[in-house]
Amino acid sequence: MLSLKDRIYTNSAIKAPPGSKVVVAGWVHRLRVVGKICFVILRDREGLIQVVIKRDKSPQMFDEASQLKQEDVIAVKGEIVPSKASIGGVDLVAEELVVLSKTIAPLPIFPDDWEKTSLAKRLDWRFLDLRSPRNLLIFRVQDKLENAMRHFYRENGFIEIHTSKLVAEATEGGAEVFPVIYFDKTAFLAQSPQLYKQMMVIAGFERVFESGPAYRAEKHHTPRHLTEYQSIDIEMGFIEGPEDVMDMVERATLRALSEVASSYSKLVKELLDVDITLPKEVIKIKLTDACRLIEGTPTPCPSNYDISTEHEKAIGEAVANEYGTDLFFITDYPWIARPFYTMKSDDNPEFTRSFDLIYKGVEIVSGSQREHRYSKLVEQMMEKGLRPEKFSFYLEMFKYGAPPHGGAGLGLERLTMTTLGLKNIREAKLLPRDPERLTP
Ligand code: AMO
Repeated sequence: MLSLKDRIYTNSAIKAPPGSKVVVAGWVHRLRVVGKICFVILRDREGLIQVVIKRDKSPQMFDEASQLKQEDVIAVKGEIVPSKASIGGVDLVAEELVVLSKTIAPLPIFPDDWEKTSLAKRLDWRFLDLRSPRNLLIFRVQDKLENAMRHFYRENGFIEIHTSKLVAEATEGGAEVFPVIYFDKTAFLAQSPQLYKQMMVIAGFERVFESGPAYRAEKHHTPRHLTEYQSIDIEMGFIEGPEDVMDMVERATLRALSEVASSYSKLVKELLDVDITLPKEVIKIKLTDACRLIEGTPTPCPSNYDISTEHEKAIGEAVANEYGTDLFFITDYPWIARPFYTMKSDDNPEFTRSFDLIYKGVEIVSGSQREHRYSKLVEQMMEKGLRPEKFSFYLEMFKYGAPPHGGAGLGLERLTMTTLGLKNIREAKLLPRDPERLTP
């Protein structure tokens, strides 16, 4: 009798020696009846295998197989038989077939027809959409990226933390917050773990990282913004400058990209038609110098250097032409464009000790050295129009021994999107949220 306990994935089944008996289970990907033979392509997480059901062997099993529909769920026990023209050069000749679940309505979308289906409809039927091997691959790559970073930071002495996502105040100037009814108060969904990751460095953890959700009430519909994204944050104490943070971010990003390249470059090429190439070098360029590269183009930087996504894209192209790399840091952003906690530059207080990491023309990381001197921090808060008394829990930390520190936040979906050349960030989020979408 067929037992699911004996089940192996299709990628192992196709490698099993001819003559072996195996059990596989999964979804009916395709079905074809030719005379007295029924061919079922069975799909599981790891791939496809052709199952052959012969009428001569069992008329009853053949009848059952002929009535299968795409996306029915079946389990098959059979023998591996060489077959040159089949997937992996083998067929699984069925000896037992069990129908585990039948589709009970016409399919609203066809998983492998994702290209012909609008993104909105695909997202409405996300569980079916994700059955496409191409779409599943996006999330396997994302899993690899996140885990590679997690390992990297652990190896470098960072402690993983989990901070509250219910907060009393907004932290990231410019970005809007979602209010939440919190008993008799209004709370907000955290835009970033910013203040808490700093708190843990000051609490003596020295180096912390967190991978968690961040919420932004971004009203506009863009291919790069979500209202909920996964933020990989780090914060480190006893730094000499933002370069120490940049170095860590650069190494983590390269590690993540190289792990994806070594595990998935063949599949990514096959299913997404993208080459995962590691950048030759990661350069650092001051924002004012980067802006010089796009002077005289249709999108020159504004005179106050408060640049937008169009400028990042143009700078990305210019840097690729000039320096031959698509992964680089822009440093020294103007004070008007950065949050209150950012340390100002020593030589010119109009600028800051900050940076963004740009990959293929998209900002994937933001970071900076933080202002750790109490009186300067209060001053900066007021300059940004914030009321220090609202941040007293935060400000208190700077009165009792706060080492120089800095950190950065990376958007996991942005990294996934750029790595895989996806046109819309929603493709890189399992269940994207935007101004219109709250389901599924
Ligand atoms: P910032 O606001 O620039 O910085 O965000 C850091 C990174 O998060 C990603 N990101 C987003 N991804 C998808 N949708 C969004 N709406 C969105 N907003 C931001 C981007 C961006 O580079 N506290 C600072 C980080 C720090 O200094 O440590 C912060 O949150 O990839």
